[in-house]
Amino acid sequence: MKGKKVKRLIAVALATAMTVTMFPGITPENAGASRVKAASTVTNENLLKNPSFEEATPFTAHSEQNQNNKTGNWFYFQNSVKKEKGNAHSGEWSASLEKANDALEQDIPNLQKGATYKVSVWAKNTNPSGVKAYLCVKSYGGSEKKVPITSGDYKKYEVEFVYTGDNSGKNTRTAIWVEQANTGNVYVDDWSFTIASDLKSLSVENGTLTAEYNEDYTGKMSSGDFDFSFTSSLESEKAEKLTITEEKVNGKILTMKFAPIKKEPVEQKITVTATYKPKKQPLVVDFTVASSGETVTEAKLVGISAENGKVIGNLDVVPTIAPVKKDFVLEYKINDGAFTKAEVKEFTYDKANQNVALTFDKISSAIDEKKVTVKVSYKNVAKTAQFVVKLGSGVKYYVDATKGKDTNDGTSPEKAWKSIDRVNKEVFQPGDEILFKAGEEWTGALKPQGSGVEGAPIVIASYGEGAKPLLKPGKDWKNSHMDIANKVVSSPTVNNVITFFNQEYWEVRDLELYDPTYSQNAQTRVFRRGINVSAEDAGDLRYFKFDNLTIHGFRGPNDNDGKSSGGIIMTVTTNRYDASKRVRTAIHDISVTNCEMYDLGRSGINFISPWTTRKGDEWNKYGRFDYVGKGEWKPYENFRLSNNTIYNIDGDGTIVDGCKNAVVDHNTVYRTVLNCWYGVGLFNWNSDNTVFEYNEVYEASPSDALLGAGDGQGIEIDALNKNTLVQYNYLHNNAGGIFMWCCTATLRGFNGIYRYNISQNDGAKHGVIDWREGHEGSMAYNNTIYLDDSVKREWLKNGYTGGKSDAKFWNNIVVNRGEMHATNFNEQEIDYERNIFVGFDAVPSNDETVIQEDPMFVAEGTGGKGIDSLKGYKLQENSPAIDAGINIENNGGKDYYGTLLSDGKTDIGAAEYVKVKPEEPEKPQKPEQPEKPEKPEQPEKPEQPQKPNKPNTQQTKPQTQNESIKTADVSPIIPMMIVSIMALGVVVFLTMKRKNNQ
Ligand SMILES: [Ca+2]
Ligand SMILES: [Ca+2]
Ligand SMILES: [Ca+2]
Repeated sequence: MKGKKVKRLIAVALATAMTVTMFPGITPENAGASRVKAASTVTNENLLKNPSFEEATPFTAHSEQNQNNKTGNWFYFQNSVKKEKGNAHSGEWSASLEKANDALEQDIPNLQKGATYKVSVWAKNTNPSGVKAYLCVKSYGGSEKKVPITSGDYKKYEVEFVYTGDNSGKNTRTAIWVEQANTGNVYVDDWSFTIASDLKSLSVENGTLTAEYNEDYTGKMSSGDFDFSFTSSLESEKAEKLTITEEKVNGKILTMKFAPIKKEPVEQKITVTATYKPKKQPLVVDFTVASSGETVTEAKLVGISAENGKVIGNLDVVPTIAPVKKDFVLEYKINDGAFTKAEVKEFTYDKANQNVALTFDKISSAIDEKKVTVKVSYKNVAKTAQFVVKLGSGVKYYVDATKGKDTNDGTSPEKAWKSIDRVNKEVFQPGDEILFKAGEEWTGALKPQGSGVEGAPIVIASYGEGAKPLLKPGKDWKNSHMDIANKVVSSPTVNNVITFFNQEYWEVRDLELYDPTYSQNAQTRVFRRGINVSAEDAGDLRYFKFDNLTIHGFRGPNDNDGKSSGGIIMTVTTNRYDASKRVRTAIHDISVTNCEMYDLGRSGINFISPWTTRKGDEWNKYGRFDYVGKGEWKPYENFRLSNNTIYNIDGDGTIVDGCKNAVVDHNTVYRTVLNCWYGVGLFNWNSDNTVFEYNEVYEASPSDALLGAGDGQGIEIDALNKNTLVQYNYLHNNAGGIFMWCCTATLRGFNGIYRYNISQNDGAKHGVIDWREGHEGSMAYNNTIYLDDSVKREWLKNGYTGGKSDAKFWNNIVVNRGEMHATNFNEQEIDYERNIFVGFDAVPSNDETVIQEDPMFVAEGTGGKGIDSLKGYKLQENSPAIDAGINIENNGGKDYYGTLLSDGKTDIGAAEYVKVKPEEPEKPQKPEQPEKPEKPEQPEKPEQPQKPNKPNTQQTKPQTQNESIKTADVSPIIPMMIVSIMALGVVVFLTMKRKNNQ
C-alpha cells in the first residue's frame, strides 16, 4: 500500500474535476520528504443524489421556481409520488408512483460534452396492463429517451445517451413518469447515472500510468485509446504532452510508462489530464514530486510596455516557479483619474523570453481622446506604462460564412470569423463593429454581447459587394416568461434572429432577416421575430437604431397574444416572483428607418411591457379604470419610425404601445389585417404625444383577408392615449373606414386629432367614422374625404350616446359619389361645423354653416400611389371652401401640401388655396429627412364649452369590447428625441471615420 489518494472518476469539465473531493476516510498524503512515490486513482461515481432512497432526505416538491432546475435531490410532481418503506430492491426504502402524470425527477448539471452516459434504475410495475410508466432521459441534446417499465418483478432498466451540450442551457433530467394509471403502482430503487466507460479506474505515479478496464471488457487495451497531458504546479497554466514510452497488458490492466518528472527546488504537484477517446471521457489524476533541495530562484518585474487591451511585463530571470495570472495585479487610470483594478482576461508566460502578457478589455474612447496609465504589480514591485486611446477607436470584426474561421481573430476580412456562435462569444465594446459579408448566409440566433455608449454605439452591418447578408433563424427556444396582452405567459417558445437583452447603444443596418417557414406558420404558437429588443428590471436603456433592413417571414400566433411576434418586437418583463427585484424599465431612443418589412405575423413592430398602469383622476372619470400591469406607466420614449415600407402583415403594421413622444412618418403601410380578428394599418395605445404624419396607408383588411379582419382603418387612435396627432397622411382603400377613436367609458383617451389628411375611397365596415365614448378633446378638422361608388357606406356605425363628448368635426370636406346611409350623425356627441357635405341626403343638423356645394377639386378621384399623387385634391379658384373655415389655433401652420396657412382665413379641407403661377411645383416632402415633428398641441376649445356629463345610456357593442381587448394586450415601448438622434448620428459618423488604433 502506497498511501494512494483515490478520486472519483467524474464526467465534468476539467476545471471542476481538478477540485474533486476525496472519499471520506482516505487521508491525503503528507508531502513528506520520505515519500518516494505519490499517486492517485480515479474511479467512476454515481452522479445522482440519494439513489437508493435509504437517505433521510425527503423528496422536494415541484414548483414554478425549480421547474428548470432539479439538482441535488429527487423532485416529485403530484402528492401521489412517495418515498415508501417496503417494496425495496435493496435496503428498506423505495419510491412509489401510482397516478397519471406522477413524476419523480432529478437533474444532473455539467455533463461532459461528447461523453456517453448510462442511466439505470431497478423498477417493477404491479399492473403493467393498467399502469404505463417510463424511465425517461431528456435535455441532453437529443430527443427524449423513454423505456417502458413493464416487469412485475424488479428488473434493471437502462438508457444510454451521448451528451451533445446542445440542450438550451438546461440540465439533463432523468425521471420516472407515469403516463396513464389504473389501479397499480410502480416502484423504483437503486438508481445509477454514470459515464458509460470501459474503464474501472485510472491511476498514476511518477513514471507510470495504470488503466484498469472493466471485467466484461473484451476490446483491445492500448495507450492509443488515450490522450495524456500534464501540468506542473510550477507552471500550472502550461500543459505539456505526456509521451508514453512503453506499455504492457496483463489481464484487464494496461500499464503505461513515461519519463519520470524531474525534481525541482520546490515540491511539484503534477496533474495528468487524460481523455479516454472511445468514450470521450475526461480523467484527472495527480502525483507529487519531492523537492530537490536546491535554492529557489525568484524573478522581479523590471519593466512593462502597454497598448490598449494588452500589457507585456519583463522579468529579470527565469523563476523556479512560473508566474501565474493571480500573481499579477493590473490597474489603470484614465487621464488624471485614480487607478482602478482591471480584470486580466488572458495570461501567457513566455519562459524563453522571460516575459508575461496580460490582456484586458479594451478601453473605448467614445467622446474624448484618453491618456491611459497602466500599472502592473508582481511580488511587491509595480511598474507603469502609458498609451493613448483615440476617439472612436472601436474594433471591426468581420464574419464570412464561406471563407472565415472561428479560430481567426476576426479583425480583418482575411482573418474573418465564420459563425454566429463565434460572434455570440465575444463581448463587444463601444465603437466596435460586427460586419457580415455581403452575399453570404447564416442560420442561427444572433445574441451579441455588450453595450455601446452615447456617441459610440456597437454596430452590426455588412462589408463587401453583393446582396445584403442574409440571417435566418435557428432552433426555437423557451423563455421563462413573457408579458403579453396584459398578462404573463410562462415558458413561451420563441425564436428571434437577433436578440438584445438589457443592452443599449446598438445599431443594426444593411441586413436581410428572413424566416423561410412563413407559409407554414399561419397557425403557429411559436413567437417568431426578426429582432427582439428585450429588457427586465434594468431601468432606462437607450438607443437602438435599425436602418436599411429587410425583414420578412416572421410569424407568431394570430390572436392577440401574437402581437409580441413579427418584425421588430420590443419586450420588457419583470421579475415574476420577487417584487423587491422589480425595477420600472423602458428602452428609449429606438428608431426604425428605411426598412422593408413584409410577410410578417401579428405585428410589424410592437412594444410590450408590464409597466402599463396609468395614474390620475382623468382615467377614472367615468368608471373604474382597470387597465393595470405590474406597475406605474413607464413609457418607451422617443420611438421613431420613418421612411419604411411595411406590407402583408397578419395584424397591424405598427403598434405604438406604451410610448411617449413617438413619431411615425413617411412610411408606406399596406395590406394589413390579413390573418387576424381585429387590426389596422397603424395605431397607438397607452401612449402620450404620438405623431403619425406623411404616411400612406392603404388596403387594411383587403378582400382576401382571413379571419374577422375587423376594424381595418388606415390609422387609428385607440385608447389610453394622450395627445395624438394624425396629420398629412394619405389614407386610401382601407376597408374599415377612415377615422376611429377606439375608447370605452373606462379606457379613455385625450386630445386625439385627425387633421389635414386626405382619404380617397376608404371603406366603411365600421362606418366612415367610428367615434367611441370615453374620448376627450378629440377632433377631426380640415380633412378631405373623397368616396367613390365602389362600396355602399354608412356614415357612422358605432356612434355613442353617452352625452359626454366634446368631439368636433370641423372644416372637413366630404364628397360622396356612391351610396351613403347617413341617418345618424350623432349630433348630441359630435359638434359639426363649417363642413362641406356633398352627395348626402341628410347633413348634420348642428352644422349651422354646412355647405352642400361641390368643393371644386382640381381632379377628384385621381390619387394614385404615393403621398405626392394627390394634386387632384387642391381647390380651384372659385371653390366654396376657400376662406370658409373656422380659424383653429395651433393647427400646424400648413396644409397637406406644405402650403403655409398664412392668409388668416382658413379654407375648408386639407388644401389651403393659394393662387400660384401655373407650373410652380409644390414643395416636395423629403422622406429621408423628415422635419422635426411638433409636439401635438392642445386643440383649442373656445367656441364649444364642454358639455355637462350625461349618463351613459348605451351599451358598448360587443365589437368595441373585442377591439378593446385586442388593443389591451399590447404593451409598452419607447421613442426617442429627434434632436438627440441626430446629435448621436453626427458623433457616430465621426466615430466611423476615425481609424481604429489596432
Ligand atoms: Ca432502497
Ligand atoms: Ca355646430
Ligand atoms: Ca384661406
